[in-house]
Amino acid sequence: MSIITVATSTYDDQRPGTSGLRKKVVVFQQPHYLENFVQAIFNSIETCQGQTLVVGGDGRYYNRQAIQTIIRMAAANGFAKLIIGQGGILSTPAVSCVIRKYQTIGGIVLSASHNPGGPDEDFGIKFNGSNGGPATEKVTEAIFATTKSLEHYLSCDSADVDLDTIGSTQVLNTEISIIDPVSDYADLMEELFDFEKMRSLLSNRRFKMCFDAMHAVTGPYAIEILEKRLGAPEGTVMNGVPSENFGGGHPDPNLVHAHELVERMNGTEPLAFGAASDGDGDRNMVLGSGFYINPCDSLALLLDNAHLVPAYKEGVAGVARSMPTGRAVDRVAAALEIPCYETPTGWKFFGNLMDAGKITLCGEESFGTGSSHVREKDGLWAVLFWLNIVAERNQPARTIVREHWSKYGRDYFSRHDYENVDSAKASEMIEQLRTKLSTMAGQQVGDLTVESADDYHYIDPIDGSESAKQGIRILFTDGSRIVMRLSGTGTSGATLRVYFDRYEGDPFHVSHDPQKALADLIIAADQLAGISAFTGRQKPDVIT
Ligand code: G16
Repeated sequence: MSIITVATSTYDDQRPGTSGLRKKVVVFQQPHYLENFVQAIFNSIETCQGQTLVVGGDGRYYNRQAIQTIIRMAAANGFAKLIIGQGGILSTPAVSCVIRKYQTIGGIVLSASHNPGGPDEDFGIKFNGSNGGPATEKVTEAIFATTKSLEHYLSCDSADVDLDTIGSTQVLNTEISIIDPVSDYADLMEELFDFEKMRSLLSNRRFKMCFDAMHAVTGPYAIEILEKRLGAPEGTVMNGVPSENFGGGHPDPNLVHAHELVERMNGTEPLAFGAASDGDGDRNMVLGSGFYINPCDSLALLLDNAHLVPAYKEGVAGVARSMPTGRAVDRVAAALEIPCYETPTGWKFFGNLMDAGKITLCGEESFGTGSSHVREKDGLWAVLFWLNIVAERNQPARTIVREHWSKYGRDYFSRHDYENVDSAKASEMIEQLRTKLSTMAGQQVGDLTVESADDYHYIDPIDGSESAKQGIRILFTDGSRIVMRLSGTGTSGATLRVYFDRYEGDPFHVSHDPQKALADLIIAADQLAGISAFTGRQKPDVIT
């Protein structure tokens, strides 16, 4: 077995997006495409010699092949040890947990999150640092810069490693350790929550719940935690076996793609509690009986009830949400007199705040919630948090939400996605909107008056780094808001995201349907930005 130096030529499309590099599988299958990006990651680490790296993915198509490539390259680059989940499986939060527990230099996550999997679908790769979190923009930009000048990468001529048997083998001087992907993570959850209380809830036959793993990575985690450790009846976890193409589905936990679960929550005998998570297990959707809980409300509620959960009973240092996320959590933070930070879209922006001890909880409208227990958003953690609250309060989830609205008022929130839009048209739309921002204040749109408009510019309060053009914000004099930005996670065309939110002090005063409560804002967005004219679409593809 020997080290090989492989000559390569560069690709110009390897700039990581909101969360790593996501492309169609066929793009990754081009000669040296994956290898170039992996070598660029390794070059961004001060030294690979003697370091330990965690590697795992969501089990989608191309996961195993990519791991074999990474093993050969990591060995040739001098890593002392690789920790890999059995079968190549590790959920994104589990990677974060394992990096932190074993104090490694970082980890590589192989996933395209909620995007579909299969030979014609999506794949992705991202680097997490020694804090367990997604690399900062400074690091991802350095990785991108390296991909543009790379002339060779290092590999070796070793045979494939058996990924399915727990234990250790050797490639060159590198120890390859195949671990149980679930146990470290499940142990951490047991430290955070009141498992005894939750066990009595889940073994109560009148409390019926369902967790939809969507044929993705959280199946084994949810079966171990919910069914084995917490005693929920077998079958509580549906679609629990990870498959390379997610059972042919779209592993995105929203009302459209998790329709099987939604039907069970809305049927003639609805379950008391339902939840789903995505391809790599970092997103969550939570449902009460016949009742959808918006992720922005969910974050606010978790904060308001955090004192009921063992890990957070001593208090929460602060909270953060991404800029487009609805502002329900701000009200709870104000009531608790703790700081509430606003960051650009992307989990990587929460890392510095957590490392500095400024925040304990954070979340995004895109079905992401998490805490400083790891440095990724964490789908199953959010579900367990909810179950802990339900067990403590002994109330149905929907009652808990309604009581929250009575206490704080309601922040209506909705996101409209226009998918696979012509990229040039989408950019033109945003650009022309930008040119109007400085003169927009005072403009009348229907009954609404623009109070201010800008392009969100973030200055990290910890290291002072700046991120420009993070989304157009249009604020109205009644406090309601429209935000528009282009997604950084799609793999074909552009996805335009339009976010709407409005506060209603008397939650039962206006319609319960957010689309009705936000109807004038939805019309205003089209009038101000020309969405239908630029996209050629009369309505969004997905509404959440
Ligand atoms: C990733 C990021 C999230 C972000 C989401 C959507 O999530 O980690 O922070 O909110 O993408 O980003 P965009 O609006 O740019 O598409 P995931 O679950 O896809 O890894």
